Amino acid sequence: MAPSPPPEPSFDALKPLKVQGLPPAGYYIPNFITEEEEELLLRKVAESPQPKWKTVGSGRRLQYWGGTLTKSNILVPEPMPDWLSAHPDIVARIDTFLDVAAGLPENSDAHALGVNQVLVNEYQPGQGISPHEDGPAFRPLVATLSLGAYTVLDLHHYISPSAPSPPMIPTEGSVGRAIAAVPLGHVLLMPRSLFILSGSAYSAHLHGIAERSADWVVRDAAVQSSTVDADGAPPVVVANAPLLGDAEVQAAIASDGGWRAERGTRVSLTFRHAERVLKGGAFAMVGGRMQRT
Ligand SMILES: O=C(O)CCC(=O)C(=O)O
Repeated sequence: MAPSPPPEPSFDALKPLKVQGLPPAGYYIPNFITEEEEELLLRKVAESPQPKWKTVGSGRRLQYWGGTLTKSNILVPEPMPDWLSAHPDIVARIDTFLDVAAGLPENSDAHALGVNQVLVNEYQPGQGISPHEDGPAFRPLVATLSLGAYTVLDLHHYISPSAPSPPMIPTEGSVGRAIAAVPLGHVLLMPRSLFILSGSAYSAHLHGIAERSADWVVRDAAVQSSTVDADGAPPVVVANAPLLGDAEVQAAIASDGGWRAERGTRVSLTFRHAERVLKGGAFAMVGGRMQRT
């Protein structure tokens, strides 16, 4: 029987990387991978066969690696490709990083995360993802690697629809609960960074990316919230400014004018663990037919 993971690892070792001012807990690790690894991962994503791509929403494209979920949220596993599991060994690196941070004994069979699925999202400037939860099918701990370009991730919370004139985002699909239009916080995700979302930030809040092609990041909320720059970007304060590991961007954010940037094509890799996995091993095409391996 598979060993059960610790219920809610606490990442004491990551305290210095904890994003302050967000619900617990988000952690930001700048430059988790090298520029060469970023280039390789971008190339492998781009070279993936056409049927791997799905297009959703406003044209955002995505890929699943490691398998997809059935309607009843069971992962039908598939082997991870070499470029995620071996060269570079990015899946193992993320698992080891989180195991060490969670204080798990070395060589333990249990993993804090135990990546078994990787979701790739590709955003063109102007594309985003509406506020959503990844849901209970997954362990409440995900790690997202950003490639190619930065973005600003927003954290949202639910509100009571009976609150007086609440500014709300109309809910889509299954959630059916009112979402506050004004995000609780923002996180600037730079290329090659790893952002870890866990605990109640994962399970009781929503995350999303506004559909913008430019951003304006300012140092504090004193900048009029009604102000909008020439590109239509409202000024935002990002909770992880001290953790960015990029002196130039940090200096620009701290300056009177703030940091303005235009979005490029961004690819994100979200590493997660589906709790329920179809038994019997992975599937593969053998002689034109799907078989368990
Ligand atoms: O691209 C990102 O950083 C977030 C992706 C995401 O939230 C998702 O696919 O569920």
